[in-house]
Amino acid sequence: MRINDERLHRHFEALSRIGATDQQGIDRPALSAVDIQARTWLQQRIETAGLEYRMDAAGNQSALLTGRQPDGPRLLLGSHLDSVPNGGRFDGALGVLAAVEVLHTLSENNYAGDIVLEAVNFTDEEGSHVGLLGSRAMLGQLAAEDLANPFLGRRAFEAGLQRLGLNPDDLFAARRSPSQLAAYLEVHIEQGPVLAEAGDAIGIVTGIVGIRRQTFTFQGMANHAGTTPMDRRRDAGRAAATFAVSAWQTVAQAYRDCVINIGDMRYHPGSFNVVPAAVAVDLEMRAADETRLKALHQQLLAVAQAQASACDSTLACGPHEHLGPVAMDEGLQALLTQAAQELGLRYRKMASGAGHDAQSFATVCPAAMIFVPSAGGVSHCPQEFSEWQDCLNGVELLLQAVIAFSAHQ
Ligand code: HGY
Ligand code: MN
Ligand code: MN
Repeated sequence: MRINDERLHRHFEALSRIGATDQQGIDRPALSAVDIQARTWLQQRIETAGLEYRMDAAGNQSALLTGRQPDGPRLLLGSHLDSVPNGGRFDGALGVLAAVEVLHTLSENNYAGDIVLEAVNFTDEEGSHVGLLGSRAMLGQLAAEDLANPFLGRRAFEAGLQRLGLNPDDLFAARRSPSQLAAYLEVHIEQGPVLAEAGDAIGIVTGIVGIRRQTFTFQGMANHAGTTPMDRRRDAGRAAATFAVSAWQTVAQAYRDCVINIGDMRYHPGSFNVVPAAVAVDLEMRAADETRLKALHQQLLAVAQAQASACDSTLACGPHEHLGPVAMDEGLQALLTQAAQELGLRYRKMASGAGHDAQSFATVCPAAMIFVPSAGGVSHCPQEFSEWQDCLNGVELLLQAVIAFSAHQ
């Protein structure tokens, strides 16, 4: 049994037009009008395939394929249709299309396994509002405080949910009983250079990094930019800038096993001629080892505090988002390894430096991921690209893995 290459490609091209940017990227932030357009497209795609369509209280969209046992345990396949600002066409979209295509192919071949198959588009994987919102809601990993300070503010979050007819108080109702979940599998582009540089076709993911995010706000005092002597300024901009440099040095010198990113700095009031009164710095830290990640976080808090004091400013820390590192299931890794060998695909085991919905599943049920090469190793930008044959290999491997999994239940 093979997937329908031409159909999958046609759907990939159609989806890539929704939220397309001038530079051939994708701008499809979760819960935006364009995300709703992509969701409507997906619903049609699912219904046209003759699969059952559902959406839960967290906006997760599903296609269902039942075999012999309508109440049997479920194997979930999925990823996300939302994107980062001006991101790429493959991130998330490939995994959702792969999942639906696998169900469509199995349905055309009169699937009669004991496992119920479900293909899912998870809400807000990228964390435009709340990181991994949909998968965490589904797995009961969301607390009320996670929803209190969405990244773009509570009003934007509620307005986004309303576009889908959803209410923030109902998100918790998306929770599934873990006993229903047999396993989770996801296809995704690697988003880094490892596979492409090694000439390998497939990555079998061993684990996913831990991710911490926090906004540090340096607070100084607004003043006249022309008349205030340099040594009398309480310049929050200087505190933020020196913090950024020191943070990079800290990682380079003592935390080579970690990465950080300062993805945004917002100046207030933000004017040529006003000494910045406050600067909000969005800091992200990642590492495979939780102890190291925690140590880095504490170290950077101390660095921020020191730079604030040195610039006669103060530091206020926002609530932090924290996703722990997880390991992928060994049994599923073995199953993927065997399926890759049978398809004659050169594979390697590798860790993921990117976050994925599989992360939410890993602590609840067996979860595993298939990576395909990213040309040039770039992602989260319009240049993100994977050769179609490489994408196809990943989807074929997913199909074979699903067949093998359902045969062994
Ligand atoms: O931020 C990430 O790692 C992602 O691509 N969701
Ligand atoms: Mn991404
Ligand atoms: Mn992704």
